[in-house]
This record gives sequence, structure tokens and C-alpha cells, in this order.
Amino acid sequence: MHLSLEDKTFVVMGVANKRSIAWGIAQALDAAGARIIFTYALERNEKSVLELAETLNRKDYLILQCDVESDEQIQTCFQTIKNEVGTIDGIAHCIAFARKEELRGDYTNVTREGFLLAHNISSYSLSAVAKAVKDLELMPNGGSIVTLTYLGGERVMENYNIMGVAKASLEASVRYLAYDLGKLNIRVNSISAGPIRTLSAKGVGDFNSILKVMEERAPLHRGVDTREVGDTALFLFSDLSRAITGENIHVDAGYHIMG
Ligand code: NDP
Ligand code: KAL
Repeated sequence: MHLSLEDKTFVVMGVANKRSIAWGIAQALDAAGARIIFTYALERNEKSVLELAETLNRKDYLILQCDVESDEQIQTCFQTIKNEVGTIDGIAHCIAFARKEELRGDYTNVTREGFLLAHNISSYSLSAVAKAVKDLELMPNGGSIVTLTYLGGERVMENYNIMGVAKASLEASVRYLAYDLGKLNIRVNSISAGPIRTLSAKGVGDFNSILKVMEERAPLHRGVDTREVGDTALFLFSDLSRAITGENIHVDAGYHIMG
């Protein structure tokens, strides 16, 4: 099915490389003709985002730095968007981080610093970005904000630990933000993606066995890819989902329904 978002602009946060879920979302948006503004955290990622952006159909993309640990960078980034583009129609927030050593073993090994860091980058950042959108009146015509979560935010999944707690906070933030921004006709939803082999997934947990269990037990008996997540994001960015907000859509081949 073809959706046209030709007159719309979206901010995509969290492209690290071509395996990133954010890149799958960018590809889906590009296929629908949308204009994209990319944000990255680390200087060293700017070049890889630029190389990927060059492969898009639309060349009027922007690439801006936005380390979400910094209020100043968030403010500067979204003020630049306001100055250069005026208004936007949506944001894909595809950002999470926790210390590697707190993503294995007992959850009780978590430290105060590690707990706060995971929540700061993986959860608070969504609220901070939503606040910037509201304060700068970036979505005067309404809009759609989409974030990424994982089943470990709803249930205990081995090794996910502090990230599961941060995702629970993120999912609750989606509901409170949906209520708050609903007044402005801005919708806020999350996509709960099945396991996908990205840079973040590398070196944490036993990814192969998690994927194997998914292929065995999920109703569709397969994994999912970033373009499938991208297509669901496209739906959430489009008018087809105009009455959906505060929702968490599982794009996981149905794995979450299994007992
Ligand atoms: P990637 O590693 O490709 O993307 C993670 C991104 O987070 C990177 O681009 C990284 O940027 C960014 N990031 C980390 N810290 C910061 C920061 N301080 N400021 C701004 N950006 C930051 O992995 P995924 O595509 O897998 O992850 C995207 C989202 O999807 C995450 O929220 C993740 O939890 C979620 N998810 C992933 C699943 C999977 O199986 N892969 C399953 C379900 C959900 P940089 O490299 O510049 O630091
Ligand atoms: C149960 C699963 C197995 C893996 C356990 C934990 C995964 C946590 C995700 C979290 C985002 C990973 C990290 O923060 C990794 C980080 O400590 C080290 N990596 C990096 O710094 C790289 C270079 C950058 C790009 O990564 C980040 N994030 O900035 C969960 C699996 C099955 C599903 C996943 C991977 C879910 C998820 O939320 O990503």
C-alpha cells in the first residue's frame, strides 16, 4: 500500500548505521515522500548518517546534533529546526542507552548512577523532546510522536534489567504525554519491536537464543525487520491512525500474546 506524506516533515532521532531501527523508519518515510531531519548524538556518527541520507530520494534532508543528555543541545537542535523548517509533523524517537555491565546478571546489581543514566537517556529524553515541541510550537497543525520500546518493559526478560525499568517509565510517559499533547492534536504512541540485530543489541545478552525462541514460539514463527517497524511508524505518522494515541503497538510477529 502506498501512503503519501509528501507535504510533511519528520524528525528521526537515533540513526547509528544502516541496521538501526531509525533507519528503517527513515526509509519508510522516504518511500512515502516525506522530508526528514536526522539527529545524532556523537560527532563520529554524523558522517555515517550523511552517507545514508544521500541514498534517499529526497535530498532536502537536514542533519543536526542532539545528544539528549544535554538540555542545551535539545533546545539548540529544535530551535534550529524551527528557524530552518518552521513546523514539523512528527518525531521518531529511537534512542536508548544503559551501561553494558548493568545489562546482565542480577537486576539488584544496578547502581544509582546506572539507574539514572538509563532513565535519563532512554525515558526522560522523550518528555524533554515533547516539551521542546510544545514550547517552540513546532506542531501547530497537530502531529505524531513515535518511540520505540521492548517487551522487557512489560515483563521480566533476562538481562534486560535496568532497561526494562526504563522502558516501563517510557511507556508510562507515552500515556501522560498523549493526554497532555492531545489538547494540541499531537498523538504519542510507542512501537514494541521484536528483537532485531542492531548495534545496541550487539554484545548484550544471548541474542541468538532470544531470536530462536521467538521463531519457535511467535504466532508467525519468524523474526521482524527494521522496515516492518518502519511501516508501522508510517501508519502512526499518517492520518490512517488519527484516532490512536497513548497506545503501544507490538511489531513482534505476535510473540507478546504467548504465555
Ligand atoms: P541502534 O544502536 O541502531 O540505535 C540506538 C541509538 O541510540 C543510536 O543511534 C545512539 O546514537 C542513540 N543514543 C544513545 N545515547 C544517546 C544520547 N545520549 N543522545 C542521543 N542519541 C543517543 O539500536 P536500535 O535501532 O536497536 O535502537 C533504537 C531503539 O529501539 C531503542 O530505543 C531500543 O531500545 C529500541 N528497541 C530495539 C530493539 C532491538 O531488538 N534492536 C527491540 C525493541 C526496541 P549514538 O550511536 O550517536 O550514541
Ligand atoms: C533482552 C535483550 C537482550 C539484550 C539486553 C539488553 C539490551 C539493552 C538495550 C540497550 C539499548 C543496549 C545498550 O545500551 C548497549 C550499550 O551499553 C553499549 N552499546 C553502545 O554504546 C553502542 C555503540 C550504541 C550505538 O548503543 C546505544 N544504545 O547507544 C533485549 C534484546 C532481545 C532486544 C533489544 C536489543 C532491545 C533494545 O531495547 O534495544
